[in-house]
Amino acid sequence: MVLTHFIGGRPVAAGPGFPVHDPVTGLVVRHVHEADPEVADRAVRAAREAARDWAAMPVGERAGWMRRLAEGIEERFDDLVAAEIADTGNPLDQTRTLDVPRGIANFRAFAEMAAQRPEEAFHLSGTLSYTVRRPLGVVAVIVPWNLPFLLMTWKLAPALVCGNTVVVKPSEHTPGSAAVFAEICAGAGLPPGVVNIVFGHGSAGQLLVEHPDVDAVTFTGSTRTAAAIMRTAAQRVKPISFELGGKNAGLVFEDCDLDRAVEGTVRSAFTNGGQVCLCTERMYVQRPIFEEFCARLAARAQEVEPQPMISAAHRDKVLSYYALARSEGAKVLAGGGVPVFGDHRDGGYYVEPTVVAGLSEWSRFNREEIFGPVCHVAPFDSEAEALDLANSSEYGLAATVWTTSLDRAHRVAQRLEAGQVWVNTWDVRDLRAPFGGVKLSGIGREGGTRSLDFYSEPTTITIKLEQPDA
Ligand code: 6OD
Repeated sequence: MVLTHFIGGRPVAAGPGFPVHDPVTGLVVRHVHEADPEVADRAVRAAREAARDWAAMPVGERAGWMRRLAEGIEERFDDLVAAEIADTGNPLDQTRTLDVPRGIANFRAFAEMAAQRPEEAFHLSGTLSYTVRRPLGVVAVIVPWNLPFLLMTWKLAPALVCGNTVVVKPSEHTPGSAAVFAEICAGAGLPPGVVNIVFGHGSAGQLLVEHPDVDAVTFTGSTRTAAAIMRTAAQRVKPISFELGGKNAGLVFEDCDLDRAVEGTVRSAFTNGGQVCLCTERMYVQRPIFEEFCARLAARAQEVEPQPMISAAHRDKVLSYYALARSEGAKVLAGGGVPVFGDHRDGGYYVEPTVVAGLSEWSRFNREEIFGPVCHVAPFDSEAEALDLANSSEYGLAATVWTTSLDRAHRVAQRLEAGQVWVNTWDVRDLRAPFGGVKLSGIGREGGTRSLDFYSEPTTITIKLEQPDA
């Protein structure tokens, strides 16, 4: 079977097919149609045709549609989990407890937030100004492969509830859960054209970005792709929202609870094979506990179940960084190779969870995002030095701090150059909070009212009030 695009409420089989591989085995799991210019244009036109009625619908009604989609996801929960796992090779438990439930939460949370959002009003010298918010129009939603359903719905839900229609382009590696979602939209009777999904590689995303009838672009992925999107979007001054790469730092102070710091770092470095933009790739540990932290982290890394990388190319990229670490003079404390299972997984795209030490801040290994299950560990002596090291990166998405001092927690967190700082925890997400990165890690914030701000624009209306007789 070849997965079809979803345009104007119907499946559309057009464009050449391409294979999708199971990262666990390397075998082909499905074929998918690749969007060509005609398909992209058809999808954008369908979105445009649906835009007026969808935008005119009262927000409370659109919120009702979001709740129905959430119910649809609940009904197709097992199918979504299966599709997500087939494409990503992500662990079953993680997919059941994180990726798919977050899809439900995204639709419910943004339905509530949008429906309850107040407008603004201002009085000035006998005038009343108030705002009405309007959708942007047709939004291109370009989604990465690491947590495909979570990240697609994180952008779709606020875009839709604000009154936009969308064309979604999932990653070429992970079309499956989006295809199930298309069936959910059709089954729920969502007005045709409100959600359109086209499949394909980066070139398909590019077709959407450059389409004159796409009004805004939201993207999660690499900084390099974002720069290309930005150049194209600039031609028509399209609004963009980008959540990009990271080279996230973790700071472990000697006053920390070491058990929690080690276990927290195991999660923050190795979850999903390190293929989460929030994962930690640089750990800085205060010198008195450095040796013990390294020994314990290295021991735990060897117990972590390896996860597959998304593709052979990505596995090779991660392995090239393992080789780079050695050539730059690193000491490998754990991992550094390819696991051998002696079963079907030996055809898959696995690398070992890896811990290295001994490299300078200026090594390529410590500057470039790897996006694999690997972290470098280095010692520091003072809080000021720890902050300098953490902030030396060109990226600034997330950071972690491990300390039992409340004063230090606030002081350090406020000085870290990152969009999100976690203290004594990692990847706890409150959907109402602003989320995004500084420096090369992104532009703009989504989450809570920040999402509603991005996916709609205020018009200010100012009325001269009648002055009472003097
Ligand atoms: O949790 C989220 O909402 C989010 N946007 C996570 C991003 C992960 C990137 O790989």
